[in-house]
Amino acid sequence: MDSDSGSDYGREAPHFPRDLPNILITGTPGTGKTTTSEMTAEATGLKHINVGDLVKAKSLHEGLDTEYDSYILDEDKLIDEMEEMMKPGGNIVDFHTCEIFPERWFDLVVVLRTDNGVLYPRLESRGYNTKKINENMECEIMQVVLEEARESYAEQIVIELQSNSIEQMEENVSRIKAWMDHWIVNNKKE
Ligand code: DAT
Repeated sequence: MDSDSGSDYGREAPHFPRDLPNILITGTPGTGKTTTSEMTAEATGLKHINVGDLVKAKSLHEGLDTEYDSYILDEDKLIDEMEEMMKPGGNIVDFHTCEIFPERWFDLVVVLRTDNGVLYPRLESRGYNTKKINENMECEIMQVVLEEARESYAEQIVIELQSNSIEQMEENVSRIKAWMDHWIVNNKKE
């Protein structure tokens, strides 16, 4: 993956200075990204950016893929739209794919994981068609998003968290908050 090609920022480039971190919460649909992001935003005061909603609201797409009932992203438009929001830090970005974003944007990448027997009914209750359910199940089983995250970001910033139960979700929110508090202390400007 090569999300930074053509930009001045490569894999080794230092992050631009920011007072608060940017966190990416990613994973297969249904693993709990939006719920976890909302709870984390509430616990930390960071801003939740639901990328799917942003894409729809600002028409950052090239139309609807009727087969999968999802929008075809216009990646360039999306990155341009988000760039200024990401600069000062303080964002929780919630999206089901992670390789499209510049590496320099994020200080932590959380990949949520859910067991098959738990994920299937979550997707069913969303009213997804069989094709979409099967595609997402396969994505989770093959840990596509986790592999993407590991290929796209430095190893030490990618964490995998289980998201099967409310207890795990609450624990995940606490862990992310503790990580953020630590980040702020470590990144204080003199
Ligand atoms: P995503 O944003 O990854 O698509 P979501 O936050 O919308 O997922 O969650 C999908 C549904 O599953 C929603 O009804 C909340 C529920 N859910 C998600 N994570 C959960 C967890 N860890 N424990 C219990 N329910 C969860």
